[in-house]
Amino acid sequence: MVWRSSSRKRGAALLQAIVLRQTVCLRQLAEGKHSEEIRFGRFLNNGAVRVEEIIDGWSDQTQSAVAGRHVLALQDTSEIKFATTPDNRRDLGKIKKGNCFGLLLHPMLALDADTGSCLGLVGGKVWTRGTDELTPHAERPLNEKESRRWVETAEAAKPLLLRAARVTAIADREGDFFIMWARLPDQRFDLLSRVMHDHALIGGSKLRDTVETVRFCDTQTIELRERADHPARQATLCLRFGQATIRRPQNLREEGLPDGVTLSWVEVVEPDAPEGVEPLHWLLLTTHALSSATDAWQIIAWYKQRWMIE
Ligand SMILES: [Mn+2]
Repeated sequence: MVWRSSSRKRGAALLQAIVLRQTVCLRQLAEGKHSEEIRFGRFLNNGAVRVEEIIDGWSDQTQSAVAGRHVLALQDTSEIKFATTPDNRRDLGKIKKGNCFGLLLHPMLALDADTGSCLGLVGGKVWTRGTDELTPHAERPLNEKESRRWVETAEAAKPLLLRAARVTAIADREGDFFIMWARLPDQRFDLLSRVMHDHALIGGSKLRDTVETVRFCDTQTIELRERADHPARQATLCLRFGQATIRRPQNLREEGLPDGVTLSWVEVVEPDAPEGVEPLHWLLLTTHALSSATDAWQIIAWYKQRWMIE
């Protein structure tokens, strides 16, 4: 137990140094102190130190930083590429589509919903892919799919975010699947994701068809922050919103899930995007109840914060 907590502390110290000094080079992290460099090296090479334990340490300060706030809990996956050779893959796994090797990083980051300020990391997963051929995706239960990271990371976050006044967990399209909507939300824990595929609805119609029957009701110009290959810009968006009950997919193997989950949807489109710019188009689902266009714009503003994690 003593070892546990000291290794956790060492992991937290390492993370703090990485953030402060913007490097992962151990010598630079130790700021020239040879003994410190050795300590970091021993820690990382110690077989008894598990990845999960290091990740547990991420939230040590976040747990109190979230107290009393409405927290946006952002999840996303990054593929981190490392240089390897055919003779030495450095215990890494395949990533992306080609002959790339590295690891997958899926963190959850907490932001203050009102100010957008960063409150710290909550948790996540770091893993490498094996080389085995897998059974087709649809035939595998959740615990054999990589997509379980979304559910597990959010479930693990709940006790860590207990002191938050409320939590809105935000994900891109990959986080839009029925098990997420059916299992995670509670009175204090809401979900917000972009729609991946169309959803079948209770009653026989489809989500996108239902959206098409609703008129756009409001227009606003919003600021889009800079990201990867996109400079910051303004976008004038038309908005519509409504409610729909998505149906449990028929091929789902998980037991104990309801037949349907009632959610709010919000769609924004950009009819007059500048030339050469891909128009913004988001169809979002959320467990938040929406009673006005103002509520729906708030959902767009929260979703916009997701770019913080990219
Ligand atoms: Mn993503």
